[in-house]
Amino acid sequence: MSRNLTQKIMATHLKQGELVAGREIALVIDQTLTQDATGTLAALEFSALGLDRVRTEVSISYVDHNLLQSDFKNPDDHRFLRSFAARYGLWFSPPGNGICHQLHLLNFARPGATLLGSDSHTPHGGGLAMLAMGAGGLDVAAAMAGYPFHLSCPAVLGIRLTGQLSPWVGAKDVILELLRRLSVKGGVGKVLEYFGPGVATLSVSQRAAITNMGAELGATASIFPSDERARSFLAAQGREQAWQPLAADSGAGYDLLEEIDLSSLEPLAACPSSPDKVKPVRELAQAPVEQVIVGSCASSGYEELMTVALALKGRKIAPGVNLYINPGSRQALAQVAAAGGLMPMLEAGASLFQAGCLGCIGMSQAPATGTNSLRTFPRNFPGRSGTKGDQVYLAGPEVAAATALAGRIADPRELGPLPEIPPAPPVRPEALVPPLADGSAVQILGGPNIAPFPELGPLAEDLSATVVLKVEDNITTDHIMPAGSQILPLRSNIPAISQYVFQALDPDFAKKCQASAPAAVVGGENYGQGSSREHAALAPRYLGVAVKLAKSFARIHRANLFNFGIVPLTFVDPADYDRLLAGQRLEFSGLRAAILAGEELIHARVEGRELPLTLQASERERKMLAAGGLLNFIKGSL
Ligand code: MIC
Ligand code: SF4
Repeated sequence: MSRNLTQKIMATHLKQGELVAGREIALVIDQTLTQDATGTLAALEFSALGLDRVRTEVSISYVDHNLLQSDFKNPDDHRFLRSFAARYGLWFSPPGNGICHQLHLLNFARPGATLLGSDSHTPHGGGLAMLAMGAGGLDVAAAMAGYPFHLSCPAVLGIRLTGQLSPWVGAKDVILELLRRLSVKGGVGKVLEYFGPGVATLSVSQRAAITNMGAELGATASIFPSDERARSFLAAQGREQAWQPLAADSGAGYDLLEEIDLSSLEPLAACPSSPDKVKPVRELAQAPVEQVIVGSCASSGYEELMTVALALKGRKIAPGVNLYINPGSRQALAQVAAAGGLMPMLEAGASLFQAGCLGCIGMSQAPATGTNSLRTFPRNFPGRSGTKGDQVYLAGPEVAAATALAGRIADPRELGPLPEIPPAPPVRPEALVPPLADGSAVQILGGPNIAPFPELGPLAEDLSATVVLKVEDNITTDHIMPAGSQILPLRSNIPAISQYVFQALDPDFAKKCQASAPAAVVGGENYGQGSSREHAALAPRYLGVAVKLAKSFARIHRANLFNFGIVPLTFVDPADYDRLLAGQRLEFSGLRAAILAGEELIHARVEGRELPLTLQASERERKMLAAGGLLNFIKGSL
């Protein structure tokens, strides 16, 4: 039987289940990654499992999200993570080394392997033919312990690429075109698999930028084949032995198909404040911009930074514009320096920052009130930049350079011929710390802000929950559990961070929950899209949220709800969403028994009437809910 690439990798890693779209499967995980903002919790969770060492081919703990050390909290977290890595046999990537996804592609990605990361942009690794998926920290902690990863078997959307990108049109325009066509919900339940003659025209860095932002479509993963370009990328990293050719079998089919003629694409940008509000740059070309940022996991490698350097060469950025360059890795920065790219940037007036996520997660670089900011980042959810009412546009490095020079959103094709990017110089300043052969004597270094993992009780027989908040469609995990410089330093402290849940939508949410727990939250479609942060499930659970009712849930957040014992229910009749109001009380009698009996239809009563709801869950997920979450469920079984 001929198989597409996704099916081939799933088949070689299948531990349980059948490869039928929509059914629960369990896949063996070869590699894991965590980053600091999700990694401290994942580390506490892994420690709670009582093992002596990680049980993967390779696990890496990266520090990239929070590099601001305004008090003891963040340096304590970094030190904790370093000692955790040494204790349990992980690689450690210290702050300043770069963004996890950029570093992982350069140093660890391996065609044909599976990668689970506690960050939603983990699919970046799909640029090198890995099945790379984002998940909550607890799922990643379980994978570090050798536990297979459970997910709903994805359908495969084949995307046939033909033609070749025109000058000044880049990888970001490919993925923005898909977002324009399919929306932020278009990839839910699917792997986006690229194939066709256009693939060979794209570099590995371009492929990874495309697979990275498959996360914005809600896709489980995105993947490119492994070919000669993948081989030379790995050879340049001194890792050619990791290469193998990999592609779909000839004649393999796809559940769904799209086709993109790369030659037909033009520069695109996503408008405020959703990655799928995509328009051609020429239609936006008069919008004034005061801030331009080049960086983030999607667009900050050698090629992207050199594109900007060469576009700026001999020119000056427009007066009143701040152009920030955030390199994706120390290596990319060193390569740009060696290739002569730094001087054109500095002479043009750009400011250079250290390698990391920085403004992408609201850790500095907030735009001024009422001004437009254009960024090469993957996300522009409202307020994520740190400024209330922000107006953030997303585009590729080509558009970013042209915009910084013009002081308004500008089409890079106005810049004349596209200069050729020289091959990447062979410099690789190494700052990765390898695992110790035996870490059993290493002491874990804590700190006053690193709180113990909260105890979660099992699900009660009956539940009576008050609707504390009702929200719209496409609510992101940034809405539920905001990040930014005030809140991110509290990621290791659930009691403290929980006070900020839903802060922008209802500043009293935490107080109301604690006063009326058990609590319920009502949401629309695609509830919980975006970031993988499990804090968006654990912190509400800590506050007493016991059940969430929505029209539909985004994949990672749904899994995180099960992991922390919050019951995710969907409406049988969407009109019930309109009828439900904050303050109403939902009565579920015999809830635990119904869940354990495998019942899909769950009955609640509200204001004296019946409210039929659906629980779509596997037997394992049901047991997890009853146990009060995954940690309780797997403890002892390893
Ligand atoms: C993001 O881009 O939203 C983040 C910050 O990288 C998150 C992870 C987090 O919240 O720590 C993600 O994408 O999963
Ligand atoms: Fe970091 Fe931004 Fe990428 Fe998230 S999207 S990993 S915050 S650079």
